[in-house]
Amino acid sequence: MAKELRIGLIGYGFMGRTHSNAYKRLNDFFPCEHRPVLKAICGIDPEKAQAFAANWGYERSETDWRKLVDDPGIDVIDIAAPNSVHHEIALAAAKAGKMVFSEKPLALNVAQAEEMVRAVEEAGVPNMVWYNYRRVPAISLAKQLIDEGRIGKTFHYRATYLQDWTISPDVPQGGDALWRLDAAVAGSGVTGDLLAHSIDTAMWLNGPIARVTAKTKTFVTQRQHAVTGKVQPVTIDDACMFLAEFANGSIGTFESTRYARGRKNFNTFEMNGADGSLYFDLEEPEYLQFFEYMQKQSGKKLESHTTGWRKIHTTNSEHPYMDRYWVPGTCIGYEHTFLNALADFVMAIERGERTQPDFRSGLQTQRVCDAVLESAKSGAWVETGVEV
Ligand code: SOE
Repeated sequence: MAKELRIGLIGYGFMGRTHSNAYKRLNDFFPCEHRPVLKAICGIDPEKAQAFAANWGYERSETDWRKLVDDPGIDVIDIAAPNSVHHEIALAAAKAGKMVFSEKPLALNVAQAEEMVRAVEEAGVPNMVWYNYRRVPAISLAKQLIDEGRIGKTFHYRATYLQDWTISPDVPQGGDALWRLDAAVAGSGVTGDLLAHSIDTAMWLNGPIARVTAKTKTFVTQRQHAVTGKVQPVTIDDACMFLAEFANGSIGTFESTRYARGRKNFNTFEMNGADGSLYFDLEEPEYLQFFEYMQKQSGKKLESHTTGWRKIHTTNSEHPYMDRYWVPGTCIGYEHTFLNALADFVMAIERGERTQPDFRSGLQTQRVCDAVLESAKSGAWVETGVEV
């Protein structure tokens, strides 16, 4: 008999949908003892919350998240609401003894994130941040190759995360759909929204970022508010570029913008090590590119006219997660990254372990984001304080 994992989801936007899909499909693909039960969805608009509940199969809808936190029939509080409410909800959920999941970035700033880590650790409740890109099979394969020592000592890390949906000055800011353009709700612009993903992936693959120097830019400085109709100053960073020095001595560049015409969700990284390089591009998500430098093996010279990059189609059952899905050569999608993250979490608690990234790991990414924003203001190099 499956054990129930009773879910209370807060937020019915894009992320509420990706998480709900993961809950519904978990047991179809992964051998977990636990079966998610969709108990309640909470959102500020009662009609939208009700429609979401009906569509995805939640037993009920609420407009006050405290009703979910106080409900003894709920095991997990999943925060998929805008960034400004993560902190308050997570603290209350941990106090109530619930497992807590949070969308990224964990918080508005380091001070909030530290309190959230303290709350879940003192309560001893399992916790997770939905940095879903770690669970792209090609990115997990990159991690495996790095751990196997296949690229050797790293010299360079290069990340880009580009979009183009805010170029028009007519795009309003704020409200349900466009809160990502309002720093009071989002914390920052592309730094917390997009670079947070790049930073999480980078530190997972290449270890802690020790110090940064950054430049941010706001191209459109005034926008109409989506709810009030008032024209107001724009407080987010539209673009951010930073240089990083990792604790392992390698150096990195990170670039993000919502003004790269034609780029919809262009999330890439390249790593160059002494023995090899890796390249990933989310627009070709099932491929990992790998260059392996081999000098001599068993007396045979291997560097030759056939040396080159390998474009690995990560769809074999030997590749991370792929034994759970289809036959080799067929691919999985964006939604499966959330499913894979959930499966890792559930299977870890079933083994009595904890999964990554947890809140403590989310705090390290937050430290880098805050250091980037501070450096963009001062123009100086800033120590991140990331735990080594
Ligand atoms: C922003 O457009 C956004 O939806 C981010 O908030 C997500 O985290 C990212 O994965 C896709 O883009």
